[in-house]
Amino acid sequence: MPKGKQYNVNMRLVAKQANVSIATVSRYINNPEKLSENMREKVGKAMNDLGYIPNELAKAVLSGVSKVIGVVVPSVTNPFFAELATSIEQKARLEGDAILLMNTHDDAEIEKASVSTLLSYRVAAIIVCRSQNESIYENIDVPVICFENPVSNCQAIVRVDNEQGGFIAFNHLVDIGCKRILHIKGPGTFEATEERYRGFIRGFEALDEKERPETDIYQMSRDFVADYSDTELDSIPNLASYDGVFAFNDIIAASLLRVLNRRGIDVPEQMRVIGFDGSYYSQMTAPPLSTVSQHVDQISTYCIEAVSRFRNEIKEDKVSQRLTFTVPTELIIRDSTKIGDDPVKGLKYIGGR
Ligand code: XLF
Repeated sequence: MPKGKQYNVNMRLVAKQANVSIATVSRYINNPEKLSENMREKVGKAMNDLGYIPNELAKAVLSGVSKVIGVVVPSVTNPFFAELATSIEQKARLEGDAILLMNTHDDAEIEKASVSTLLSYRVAAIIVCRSQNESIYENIDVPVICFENPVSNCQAIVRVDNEQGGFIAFNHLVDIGCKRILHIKGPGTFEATEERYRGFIRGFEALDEKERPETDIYQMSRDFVADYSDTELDSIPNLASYDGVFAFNDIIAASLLRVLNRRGIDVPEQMRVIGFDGSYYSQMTAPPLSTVSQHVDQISTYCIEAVSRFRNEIKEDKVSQRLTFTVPTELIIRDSTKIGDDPVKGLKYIGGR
């Protein structure tokens, strides 16, 4: 009996070992319900004894039914996308699917090549997060589900209420008494962070002019990149003069904490910092980060729900209208914006602690 799984064990060997025809082995793989229990046991035992691994790719090509979902993210070095990919993988597994993960680094050409690779592996659907190359999805005949930037030919969009999240972040800084606020916004090509920025501005405009804190915006050139981000943050003009900062995501906020720590600026005493995402990483910083949570679990549930729905509709040739799923955000207050033990909404701290 061979040890472990064998890639060179084929259907013919299984048929020989079980003393059945190749057609019976094929039926066992594709339509086991058509075989008697006795026959299923025989073939199953032979496969086990030989360590047979079914060739899923060949199966997908022949049947047109793939059990692999392509997932395209900007980078798994960002804990938010690592968590999202993990959560999508867990939900896909419950449906009997596996994922094939691609990192684009927000590069349009890498995204194009990644999507070609996924199609060459005959994936059942593609979930694309923060696309930077809309046009490549136009003639694709598998369901495309977008998270954040929508692409023209997608079947479903899963979005977070980023605008509301930006509004919440601004108001939280005002509520805890910040008088000079900086928003470090994301690059202009990230739709989600443009929405966060709009929510932040809505909060600012909703205040009477005399109540408004002094407010500035700095736009980052890109998402987090080790070493590079610290340097860019360190170059923000008059950084030390702000008492409240809303960073467009947790990893940039964490990078900012490190820059401030190096300069000897105390958070939250001298500056309060809030991020966005609610990734596990936000709990690991010193001090732990206040953040606006995006609820990864809900996002991945919607993504997999959309995959199942459109996969079936495409099979039955009746694709319905594009769906939009919206996930609400939630403020999580931790030590990076806490002054005193229990900040109360509406209470203004004017210093003295
Ligand atoms: O694209 C946005 C910006 O960064 C995404 O949701 C994230 O917040 C992840 O960190």
